[in-house]
Amino acid sequence: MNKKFLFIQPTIYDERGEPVKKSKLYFVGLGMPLLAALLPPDWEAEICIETIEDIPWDTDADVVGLGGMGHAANRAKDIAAEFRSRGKIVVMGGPMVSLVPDLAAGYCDAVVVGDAEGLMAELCHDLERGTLQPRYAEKLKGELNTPLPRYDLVVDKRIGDFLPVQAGRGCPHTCKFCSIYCLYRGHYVRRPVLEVIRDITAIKELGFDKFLLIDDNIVAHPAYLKELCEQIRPLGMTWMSQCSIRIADKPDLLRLVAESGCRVLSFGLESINKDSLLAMNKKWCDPDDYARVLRTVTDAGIEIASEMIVGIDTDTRESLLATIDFVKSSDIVAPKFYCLTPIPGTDLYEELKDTGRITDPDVLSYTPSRAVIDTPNLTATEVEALFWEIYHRVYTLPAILQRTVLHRRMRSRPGQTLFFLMVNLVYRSQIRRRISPNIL
Ligand code: B12
Ligand code: SF4
Repeated sequence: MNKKFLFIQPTIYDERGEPVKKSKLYFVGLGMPLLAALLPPDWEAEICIETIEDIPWDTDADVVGLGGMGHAANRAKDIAAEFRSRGKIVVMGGPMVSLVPDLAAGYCDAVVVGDAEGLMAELCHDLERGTLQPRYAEKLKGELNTPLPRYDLVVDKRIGDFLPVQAGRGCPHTCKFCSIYCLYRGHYVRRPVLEVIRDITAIKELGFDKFLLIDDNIVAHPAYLKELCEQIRPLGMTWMSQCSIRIADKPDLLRLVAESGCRVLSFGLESINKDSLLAMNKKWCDPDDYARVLRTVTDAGIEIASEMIVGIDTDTRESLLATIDFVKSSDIVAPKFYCLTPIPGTDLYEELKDTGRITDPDVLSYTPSRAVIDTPNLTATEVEALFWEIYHRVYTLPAILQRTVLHRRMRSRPGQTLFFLMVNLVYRSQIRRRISPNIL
């Protein structure tokens, strides 16, 4: 056996069952470059990002490592079958597989559950000896240390003008639908600040002046974020990330985040219906306060992308349609919506699995635009129709112009506003083709 891994980040299937292909992938994930860096020194690595590249089916690597986010695991499953028929050893990992390891085990030779940092050396050792185990799993404890990701393996691909960096994993909150809560159970694991700065400096040396801080909630540990931003500021980079809206209650920290170069934050607002937030165990979000919170963040010079859910038990047609007015009158520049789906392992799934309300048990096929839960007020079909209605009405041309070039942000940040005009137009075109918006 040769000591070479081909790591593949699979794409997703579109509504016709065709793999989605793009000429460029703006947001590149960290998983594959990091896994390549975790290999023992005498192992080689090749990375394929399927969204923008053809799969090298004739690879000389003997081992194929497949990642998978959400329904991309469905694609990973098919790629695994093809490589196994060609005699390759297939290892699967990533967030979705980690939530359904028993299911994934049927499609590959080994499943890596959760974080791979403490497992790759053992996995490679077992591969070399021919003693591969069907499952590898280890819980991250305490601080997280990771080597410099193999950015060199992705920089020459057709990617955006920023690279991914990670400071921490997990989140202290316990939202009922969330895969991150399910994987980390309310824990937030941090990397040493200097190690994160090492990665950002390396990115800068590669000629990039932007990065995507891919953490799940950067404000999970405010003192840590403060220290991190103080170290990022002198580097003169710009960056974007995601976190809880509670950052707006910490004006000093918010200012520091902006001064360190943060230009966009994405917030999981989920709903403007208090009962729905309560039902999702997100009672620390107060929709009555959303307008103020969002204004505070944009006033600090940071643009807001948002994520909201359609199809919570307490949602009604009226409460969902009211969301359209809320979004249009808010400071959100890139609003996104998702049908609520029950991901195995989440509390939501546990609550629903025996009720007969899940209309499709094929968990690998759940996409953001497919409603699979009948709610007390709306059937899954009605939820799906509302999902598209909201998207169509939030992404009319007048609404797009209103939140971009006609908005006050155009005066202070014209370049960034034009970028978001482009993003909105891409989303609009995707919505018209019934593709759930995403810059893939
Ligand atoms: C950046 C990102 C993206 C980018 C880049 C995706 C890409 N193709 O690379 C974009 C915006 C395009 C994207 C798209 C999607 N994403 Co995304 N994304 C992320 C984000 C923010 C960071 C990913 C990352 O780099 N993580 C850091 C790395 C180091 O962690 P990791 O990938 O988990 O890898 C570790 C382990 O899982 C393991 N591992 C991972 N893969 C493998 C493979 C092998 C062989 C082995 C051994 C180990 C292993 O080792 C790594 C080191 O420990 C995560 C949130 C998160 N916390 O991860 C969401 C996240 C992964 N995405 C998610 C989803 C649902 C999607 C979409 C399906 C959404 C959609 N619109 O349809 C698509 C799928 C696109 C695709 N082709 O895969 C969900 C997945 C939930 C789930 N149950 O699986 C997450 C967790 C967000 C969330 N909070 O729900 N995403
Ligand atoms: S705040 Fe966000 S990342 Fe944290 S548990 Fe809730 S949904 Fe998940």
